[in-house]
Amino acid sequence: MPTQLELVMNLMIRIFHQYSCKEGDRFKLDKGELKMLLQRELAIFLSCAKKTPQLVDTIMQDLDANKDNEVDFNEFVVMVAALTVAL
Ligand SMILES: [Ca+2]
Ligand SMILES: [Ca+2]
Repeated sequence: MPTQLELVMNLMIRIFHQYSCKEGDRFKLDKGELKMLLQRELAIFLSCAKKTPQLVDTIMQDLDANKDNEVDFNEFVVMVAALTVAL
């Protein structure tokens, strides 16, 4: 039996791949994929994006630590951890 934390980690990987496999590199989110993930999985993003139309670009730049214009799973996890601490 997996623990609850293991289930959550598994789920995070699955959600990431659900979006990252749509276009281009299957293991990375490009800007379109990132935007879709934020819109569908993070309700708070939508209300913030109404006030700040460039929000996706800002988030992309913040997350893209290695500057390849894509968000890989490592970079995604940093965002989820930061949001979790902020809740
Ligand atoms: Ca992709
Ligand atoms: Ca990157």
